[in-house]
Amino acid sequence: MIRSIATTPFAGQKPGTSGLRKKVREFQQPHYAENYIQSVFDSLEGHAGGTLVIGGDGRFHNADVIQTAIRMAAANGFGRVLVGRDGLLSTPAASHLIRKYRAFGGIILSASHNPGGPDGDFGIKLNLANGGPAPEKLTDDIYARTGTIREYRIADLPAVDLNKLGEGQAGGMAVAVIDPVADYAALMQSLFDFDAMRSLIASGFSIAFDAMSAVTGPYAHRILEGLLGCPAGTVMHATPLPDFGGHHPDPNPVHAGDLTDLLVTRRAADFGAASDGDGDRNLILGRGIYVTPSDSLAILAANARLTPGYAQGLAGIARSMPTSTAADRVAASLGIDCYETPTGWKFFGSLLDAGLITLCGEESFGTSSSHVREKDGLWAVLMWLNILARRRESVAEIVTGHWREFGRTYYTRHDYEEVDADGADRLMAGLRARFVTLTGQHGICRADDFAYDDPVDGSHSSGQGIRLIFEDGGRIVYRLSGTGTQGATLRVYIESHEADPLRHGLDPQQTLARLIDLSRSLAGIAAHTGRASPSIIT
Ligand code: G16
Repeated sequence: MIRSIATTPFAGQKPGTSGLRKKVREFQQPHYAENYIQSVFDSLEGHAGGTLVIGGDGRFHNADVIQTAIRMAAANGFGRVLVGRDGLLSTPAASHLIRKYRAFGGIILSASHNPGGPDGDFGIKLNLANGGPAPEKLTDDIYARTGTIREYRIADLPAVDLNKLGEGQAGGMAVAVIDPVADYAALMQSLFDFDAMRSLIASGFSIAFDAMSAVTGPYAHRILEGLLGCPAGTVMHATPLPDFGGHHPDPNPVHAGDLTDLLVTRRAADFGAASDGDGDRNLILGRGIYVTPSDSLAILAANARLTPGYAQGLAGIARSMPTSTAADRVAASLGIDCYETPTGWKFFGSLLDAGLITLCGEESFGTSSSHVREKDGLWAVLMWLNILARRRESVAEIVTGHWREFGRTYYTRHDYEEVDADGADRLMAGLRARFVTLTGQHGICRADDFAYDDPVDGSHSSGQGIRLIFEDGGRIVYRLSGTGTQGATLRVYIESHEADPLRHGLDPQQTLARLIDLSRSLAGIAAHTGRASPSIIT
């Protein structure tokens, strides 16, 4: 039986950079998730009888909301739901399933790299038939509907048993519980040379992978230890836990500090990698070296032809605006276009759909390609392994060789987390008001607020981050995070290019010290945020 439940709007159900993200406790209020899911369904057209993919990263509250989403999908006319066993689906695996099974779209329950547990964060993302995140005009529409919603529809159904694979019926809708890993693993085997990687590993090449007690565990376990023959224990923290073991599942050198220490300081493995809560981010490490996400994108692009899936070459590359310009130099040498988009994976979708680009990446530990419409942590790891298997050089040799050829783009990101939101807004407004006076000072040749016109669908996005561009190509970029759930997080991105190989082995913080100091003084960070130094440096 389908019931219509009367409800009233909740303030602030505004999707951010990647779906609606809030504290678990906010999501646990009666009708909160239902209101949002109904607003999502009401914003869709043509979904009647279609397939909906549903899954999540296993975080606390997932199990409840998955059952709600299934019941509401049945009440809102979907014909079939595909749901991962135990409710698990990594974000890239969900994107692949939507594409492979020609689904109408998908609902992914995740707050990505944000912490989980009763005091942590929860989130709901909508992806469409191309497998990618809903575009801004749709998320704006969803938000508008959350402000006027008066009722939601839900079917009275018993909970679906998500532990058992197989297909059944629920309220006239087909519900298939599927292996979350199988289709994804097959996709990876179609892109990469598993024989070459197996022989690299059989030769003694050692890998340490940290799944951060999140969704990548089952995927990495099956692919690295199962298909590639890595020794048992290669995948650490392999079991997804509702609170991620109390850790922050963000694969950067700070939150994956133990792994970084294992590789960079103790030099205890040839290759190290980690992925985040929902499996779309990646951290790449070699013996004695951390590879920045911006360098990783550039290096993957430069070596893509060594892998079967990309042997034909790349149509183009895209990077988000704050990502370093390292990939631009590779694109120039390959004679292909490099697109600069606002932060957020959704902006890559139209370029990928139109065939304008093959690879794309972001400084926020996201890299991927045209194989899905999301960033893909394990894909990046396998692409690195395939390149390593073909080149038979160390990660450090490949990275330093890349710098010799293209120069090194020194890069760092300074995050001022959970600062006062009004102060952060004032800081940004203060910079915007001084674009003209800043130009010409300190070697700044251009100061602007980044705006983007999508070359495919013509959509316009403004206010996407403040850029100070220096005469020597260096940059300072200021942005407010769109994924936080408390106060505001100011991100400051700093880069400078160094062509001279004799100056490639320096410490990034020291090399960038002048720009770092300027980033603080020009914006008045201490005055506006009360913070003399960042909470996180990556
Ligand atoms: C999300 C988006 C990414 C984006 C990141 C930026 O990542 O999917 O495309 O780069 O947010 O976050 P912020 O706005 O905080 O800088 P994820 O992994 O959280 O889904």
